[in-house]
Amino acid sequence: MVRMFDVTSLRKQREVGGAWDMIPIDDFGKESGAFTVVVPSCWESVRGFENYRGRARYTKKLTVAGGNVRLVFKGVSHTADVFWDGKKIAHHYNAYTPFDAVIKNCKAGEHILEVIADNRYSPDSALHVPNDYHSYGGITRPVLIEEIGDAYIEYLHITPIKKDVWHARIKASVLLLDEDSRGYGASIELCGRKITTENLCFGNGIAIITAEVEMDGVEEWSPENPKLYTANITLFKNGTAIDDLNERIGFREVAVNGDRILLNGRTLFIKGFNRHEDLGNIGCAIPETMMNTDLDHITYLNANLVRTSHYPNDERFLDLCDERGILVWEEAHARQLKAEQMLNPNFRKQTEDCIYEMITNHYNHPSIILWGIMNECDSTTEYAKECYWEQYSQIKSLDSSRLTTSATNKYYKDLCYSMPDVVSINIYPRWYSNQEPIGVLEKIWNHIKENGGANKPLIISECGAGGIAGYRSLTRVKWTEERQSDILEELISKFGSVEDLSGIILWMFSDCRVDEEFFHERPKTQNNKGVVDIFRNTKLGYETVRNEFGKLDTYRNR
Ligand code: ADA
Repeated sequence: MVRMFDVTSLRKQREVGGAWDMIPIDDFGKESGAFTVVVPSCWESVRGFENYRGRARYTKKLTVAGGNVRLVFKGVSHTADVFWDGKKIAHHYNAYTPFDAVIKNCKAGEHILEVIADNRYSPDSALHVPNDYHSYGGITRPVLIEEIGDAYIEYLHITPIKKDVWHARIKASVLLLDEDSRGYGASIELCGRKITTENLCFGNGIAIITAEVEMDGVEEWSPENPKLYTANITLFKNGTAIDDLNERIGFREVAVNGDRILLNGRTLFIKGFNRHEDLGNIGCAIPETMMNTDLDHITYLNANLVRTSHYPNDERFLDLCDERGILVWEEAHARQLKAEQMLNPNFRKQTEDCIYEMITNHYNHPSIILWGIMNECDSTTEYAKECYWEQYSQIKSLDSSRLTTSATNKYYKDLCYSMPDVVSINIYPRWYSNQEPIGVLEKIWNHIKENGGANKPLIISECGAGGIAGYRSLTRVKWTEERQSDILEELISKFGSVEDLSGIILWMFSDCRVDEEFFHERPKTQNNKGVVDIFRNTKLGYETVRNEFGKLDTYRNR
């Protein structure tokens, strides 16, 4: 399954799943030994490749009816080179955002699709670097093949706007694959309203449709009532429907008012978890059944938000958050990049591409209320300020309807507090230091208020403690589950009592695999701060968090 709802009824679209041949490629380019693997998957889940960092060629034979063919890759980790009948048709960097390739006028019959996936670290890779999470390898998210006509719908974006009543601001993009641009029209339907556009006007092969429609009478989307509506766009050529696309949207508004985050006009208090896409020995290629189970846990824990630390997530997970009313802080890919890493010549373009692909593909999810960037990256120099400003500006140019933020740990040296809508800090009192939590928060917050962050909402975007699953001891020393539970209880009860705080996001939901460069501070070469282990077995802190989050409301009267 590629989405949690039918995205089309007209377009000939199917998933390219099942068995593929995988041939590892050594550092000299020598290919040897073919393995049968199922896609999507990480090669780390293939026997013998549990710790493989390198390249592999995936091959699949496909039969098409003839005409224009579009391949959509939801995620290849972390760099992909795609070939069709031996001819290179696409290159993409970043495991966490989708990309596509169009082959025009394909002959009917059998063709060979090949994907070389590469998860090596190298100077070419500015974002996938040795880190406190694992950059898996392979075709880790679903692949689609589509047989399309001489034009197709690229996207349909709908922005809910609250005026006297709800309005839907519509923007759609249609791409032309042929010289003849005559006779194209489109209709867009949403909640019984229908807009029709005749004689689309193409420029450089792209036609943009914009409209705004009053939507009086629709139900709001909220955590309590995650009401979703389906919008459809249909493309016509000379009056005949040739393509269509469904999107699901929710009417909700997120805004800031002084130091408050407002969701549908109510002051929001975030109780959340940071979640890496990592599960047991299937790594980041989590099936939708287990994505849903993670959300069962998160709901049981009385949380109301997931931060997709530290990269864009699988669309199916976001679909489930939309359906279940779980809020999302989605994050562009970056974690703890130092100044010199941000000077990598690929850094700004790879980040720009990631932000564009994240927002263009995830635009309609009502659960997403925050776009995050640059987790704990350098924010202490003039160059860093340029990078942050560039990214915030790009986000606002693509989507002015959501809030921006960035989780910092640079505290007194951070020069970027004036830029985001919401200020977020990662602090670990009682774990990396034995300092008292409120004292730590107040000292940093006072500095933020005097340095660009005054009268802005503040979120504690990370706090928590480690607990090695199964390590139980009355000593309650660090790494015991007991100590982790004690610290989580103190953090949530104390931070939760701070009236003008806008939220607490615990680090972290589940343990995750990390790179061996971090082994010296990561027992089992895992980050052990989850309230469940990597297989979702619960730790003592699990019930503690449920109880403490359960005492905090999602909305506050302030
Ligand atoms: C940082 C970082 C996380 C994780 C965490 C930890 O805040 O943002 O990715 O590494 O520290 O576990 O120490």
